[in-house]
Amino acid sequence: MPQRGRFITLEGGEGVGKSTNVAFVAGWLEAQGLEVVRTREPGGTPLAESIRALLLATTFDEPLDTDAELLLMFAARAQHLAEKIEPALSRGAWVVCDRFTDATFAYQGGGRGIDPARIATLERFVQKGLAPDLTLLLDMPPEASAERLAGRMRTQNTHLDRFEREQAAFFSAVRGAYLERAKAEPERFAVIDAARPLDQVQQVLEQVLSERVAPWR
Ligand code: Z5A
Repeated sequence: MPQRGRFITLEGGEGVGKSTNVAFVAGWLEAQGLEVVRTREPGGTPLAESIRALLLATTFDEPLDTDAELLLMFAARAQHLAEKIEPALSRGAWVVCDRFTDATFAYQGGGRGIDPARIATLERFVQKGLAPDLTLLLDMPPEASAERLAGRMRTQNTHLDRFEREQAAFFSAVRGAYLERAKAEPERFAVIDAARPLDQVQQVLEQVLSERVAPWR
């Protein structure tokens, strides 16, 4: 049987550079000769991407109930785990995922105010003990990342999704919840200052990967 792969997640607020750095991390691991599966949440499979579209939509006339939002996040996650993440890890591939359950604790817990104990119950039910081996938390003040996103919106003509329409207090609560989780689990998390220029962020990522990945090979 092949050695089980490792599960690496990138987390952080909106526009901190997760997608950009998922590509960097995956490329770095591939250069070490590893098979890498890149993916994201909510989403990652056709069905889970359909749930993502529901979660981000701004076109419904009714507000999305916070418990419904939480359950949709975990429904998408259950599908993603069954169809993509578990099969990849079992065949020995490494999975690099743009957001995972820490985002649920940050957004639905910190942002929406859902009791973390209720989220933890769903986490156990859906993940059956599975957790990331390493979480790279890209941290920066939400005001600064909002400026980055405004720049992207101007150049790429994108619109704000349902989460991006939230107010500043929501994003500070999200950041606070992420930092609390990182403090509680320092062996799993690496907190990276994402406000620096991209080449400096990637130098730090490379250093963290070199230190953390070597003992697993
Ligand atoms: N959500 C949730 O509520 N609960 C959950 O359990 C999960 C998710 C899993 C969609 O996620 C929403 O789902 C999310 C939380 C919620 N909503 N929000 N907000 P998403 O991951 O798609 O959302 P996002 O954070 O808005 O993604 P994003 O806008 O694509 O941001 P990003 O991936 O972190 O950033 P990026 O695209 O890599 O970079 C943004 C721009 O900055 C881009 O132009 C880059 O070239 C530039 N960039 C990147 N790094 C730098 C540096 N260092 N300097 C300068 N410029 C940079």
